[in-house]
Amino acid sequence: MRVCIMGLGYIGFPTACVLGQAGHDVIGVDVNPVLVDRLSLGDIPIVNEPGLTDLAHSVLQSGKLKISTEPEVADVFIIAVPTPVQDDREVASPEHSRLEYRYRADLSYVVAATKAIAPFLRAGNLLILESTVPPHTLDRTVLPLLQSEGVDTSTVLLAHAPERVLPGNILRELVYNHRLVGGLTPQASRAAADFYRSFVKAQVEETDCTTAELVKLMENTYRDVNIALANEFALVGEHLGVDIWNAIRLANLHPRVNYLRPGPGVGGHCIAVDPYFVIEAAPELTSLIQAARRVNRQMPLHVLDLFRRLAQGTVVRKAAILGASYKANVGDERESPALEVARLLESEGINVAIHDPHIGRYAHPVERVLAGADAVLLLTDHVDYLALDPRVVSGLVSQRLLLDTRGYLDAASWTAAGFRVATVGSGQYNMRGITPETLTVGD
Ligand code: SAJ
Repeated sequence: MRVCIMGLGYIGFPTACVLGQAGHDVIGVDVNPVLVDRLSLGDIPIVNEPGLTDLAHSVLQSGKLKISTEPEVADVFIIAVPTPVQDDREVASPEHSRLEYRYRADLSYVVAATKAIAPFLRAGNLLILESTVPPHTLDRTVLPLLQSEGVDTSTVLLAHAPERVLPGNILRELVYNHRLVGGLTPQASRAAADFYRSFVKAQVEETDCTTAELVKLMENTYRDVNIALANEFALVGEHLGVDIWNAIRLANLHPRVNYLRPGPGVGGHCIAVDPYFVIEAAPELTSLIQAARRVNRQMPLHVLDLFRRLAQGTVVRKAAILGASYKANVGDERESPALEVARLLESEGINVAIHDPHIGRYAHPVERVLAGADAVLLLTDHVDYLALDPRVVSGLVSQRLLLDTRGYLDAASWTAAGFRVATVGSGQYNMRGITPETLTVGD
């Protein structure tokens, strides 16, 4: 088939490559001319996706994938553009203003992509929306938009097929994850399912479009709520003097319990965003989902609080931050809690030096970032940091303070090297007897 993909980001570009590999003739479209030039030359900006650069070179060279700023006539159109959240605090309706969260989906990229392909749609074409969207986007936004652009929608098949891939493992998951497709009509579901079966080696489930939209949000909300529960227990563990990492390990031995891991908060473009689309759809019915968002959003502040307790009695002028990306072993800093913690430390008057092996501007030698630091904060659990030798680090820093927000480093060996160590959820620096006035951080 001839496939036109709108949006060549983290999802669209790898999808275009996989479709080209499966034998389709693919035209990948992006509004960013700089990105289009780079991709056409085989310069792939998406890093840490095993196999992606090689596959991209092969489909570009074979002509199975072409890159352009303009759509073309095709059999199948796929929209894979971002759907960020915007804070609508200013224009919130009275009932929404009672709620803590007034974030809503910004559908402007979906709208622009839909308008761009409208002139190319022909009878029998399949239009698939892969972007994560609030429920009823396909039938109440995309459908009327196409109609207002003059498309005879009775002859076009519309479906939502949410992407489900995990950054860092995208190529594999595009092919081996079960796939869900929801058509506006049963015929559209069937056509979209048949299309995915041309390259997916797992189950392809058919449903209606609004169910598919909601299921995608349920998946990511499940993870957000689970992490919020782990984070809340981290605070409880600190309060009670219980090591929550050990407690979670023990609880997870139960065959029907599976806690995720506490940390400095939830980042990335999916889990920290998608629950707001559910809240937006049903603000009065989502108190648990809202509470989870609140807990996870407050974690960077908690990290600062814990840091103050760790640093009590010392003066911290420079902090070395290990890890800036939103999660381990990727170079994506969108919504990263690590950068939020960095901003909070800077607002306390602390000089922050950031290291991240996966992000160009932070990928300096780690020794340079650690040199002369008064404190070290591990914010992203990149595997590289396991190779740090605490005895070597102790010779580089000015003061030996370590805050591990991911429960990742071996606290015993850092303690043995003379570090005062705090770990989120470990309970050795609880608030008992310490008031903010007794803390001296910064100068
Ligand atoms: N995190 C924790 N503790 C954990 C697991 C994750 O604090 O135990 C944090 C991470 O550090 C990160 C954030 O949560 O900051 C999100 O990371 P993630 O690995 O849970 O998820 P994403 O955002 O990289 O990808 C998710 C995936 N969804 C699910 O696993 C249900 C992926 O399959 C989706 O395709 C993707 O969202 C998406 O695009 O929606």
